[in-house]
Amino acid sequence: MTDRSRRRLIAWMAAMALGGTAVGAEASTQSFSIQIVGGRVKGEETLKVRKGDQVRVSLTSDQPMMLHLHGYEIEAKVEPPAPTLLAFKADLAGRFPVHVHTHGAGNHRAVLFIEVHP
Ligand SMILES: [Cu+2]
Repeated sequence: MTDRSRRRLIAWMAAMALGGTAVGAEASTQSFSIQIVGGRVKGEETLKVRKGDQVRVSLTSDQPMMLHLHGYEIEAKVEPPAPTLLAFKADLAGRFPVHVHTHGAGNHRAVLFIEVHP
């Protein structure tokens, strides 16, 4: 094998390895820890994940509340001081609000958004 063809072979193998990595980029688990104080999320209000990811959102609140992840239609009851785990597979792409559902009409407010990127 000449030096030139060896270099070509190495370049080809490197390209294959990179391509293989991209194709094989399997979904990963994305974990978040969210603190709600006075009905509002402290810090970043938008969580970004990739489609196919396993999403685990640990939520704590200083007030009891019912959370509702739209689109995925998941409800999670938060009872302080214990954290509540919102876990799901991000198989729908889009931007989904997490609402607080509390007693009484009109109390249907987004506190958090989950963006699932394709
Ligand atoms: Cu809702």
